[in-house]
Amino acid sequence: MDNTRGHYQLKLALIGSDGVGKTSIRRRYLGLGFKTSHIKTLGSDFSVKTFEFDNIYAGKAIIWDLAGEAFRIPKAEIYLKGAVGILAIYDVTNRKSLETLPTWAEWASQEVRDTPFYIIGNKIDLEENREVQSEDVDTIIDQIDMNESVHFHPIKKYETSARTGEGINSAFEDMLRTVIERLLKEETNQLQ
Ligand SMILES: Nc1nc2c(ncn2[C@@H]2O[C@H](COP(=O)(O)OP(=O)(O)O)[C@@H](O)[C@H]2O)c(=O)[nH]1
Ligand SMILES: [Mg+2]
Repeated sequence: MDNTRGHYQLKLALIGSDGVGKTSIRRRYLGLGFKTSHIKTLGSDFSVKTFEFDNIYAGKAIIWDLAGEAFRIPKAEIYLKGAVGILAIYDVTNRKSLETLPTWAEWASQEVRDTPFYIIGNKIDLEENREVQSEDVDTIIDQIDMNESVHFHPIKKYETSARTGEGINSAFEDMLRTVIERLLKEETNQLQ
């Protein structure tokens, strides 16, 4: 990896309950549009997307999409190996999918530490069915923060719709920017 020319290869992982929209978000970010059918992701699947922004940040994002039940499968956390950022997805119309995120965070911590952890509420186009408010997410973030076996930072919240595309690019771009700024900082520290 040659950071000075900005050719990053960054692995990001999408986690969260089955049906929250992980595969749809990945497809949307890749520019593949939206499908109403739900084909269950088996094990894991990934896509590669080249990115460039601010004229200095460029590279490839390798986006892993894990099957909904990953944390019940022995050793499934191995899929997270090498991930530099986690996108934890829930469905704003399904409170349970938010409430399970502390369990996902603890599970992911077995393999990944000290990376950004973005909590993303998807399906905001279904506003009339919304079950989750912003304060509910703050409570979950506090819960994750208080768990001593979890070390993610920053933990941030975002909202998206894979259906309309709202919020998707900004969530990924903010994540990639945060990851790259951290890598650059680590590099500078190593040189000192
Ligand atoms: N209305 C709406 N439906 C969505 C959205 N994202 C995903 N879906 C639907 O939710 C279902 C599950 O999506 P999928 O991406 O397969 O979820 P995954 O199991 O987390 O990978 C599918 O029927 C999708 O079409 C969204 O933003 N809005
Ligand atoms: Mg899927």
